[in-house]
Amino acid sequence: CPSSPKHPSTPSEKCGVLNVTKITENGKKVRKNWTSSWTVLQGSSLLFAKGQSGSTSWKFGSNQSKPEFTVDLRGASAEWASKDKSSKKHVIELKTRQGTELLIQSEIDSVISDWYRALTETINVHVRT
Ligand code: I3S
Repeated sequence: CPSSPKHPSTPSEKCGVLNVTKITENGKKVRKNWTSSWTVLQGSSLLFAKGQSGSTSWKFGSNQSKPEFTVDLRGASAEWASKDKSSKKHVIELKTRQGTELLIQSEIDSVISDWYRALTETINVHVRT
């Protein structure tokens, strides 16, 4: 993953393309809207940028484009979503302390398993930060 020039010493731990939708925002249910997002895990933050066209990732990585939205993983939880949350397979349900719930998904088994591991590890590390 490219590291941000503002924080060259904190390279992003993980990045890639995932399918993402919010299901709750600030405790309120919102309509699902699955989009393909360039996703970056950096410290205790998970950042999403819309789209995945050619240079998006590099622009995003070098801070030229703002992330679409950012999720604070401190005090969050991540678990495999139950069947009633989505008909898709390999779906992770992410709940933040701020009351935002997201579903993240990849068709690729190994990809989503790696994200699950990375997210749960990050959440565990930052559980008291
Ligand atoms: O949980 P739901 O309502 O079955 O979610 C589906 C809908 O959001 C649907 O869009 P509409 O708002 O036009 O009904 C999406 O196209 C589906 O992808 C959603 O379900 P899945 O099972 O894919 O998360």
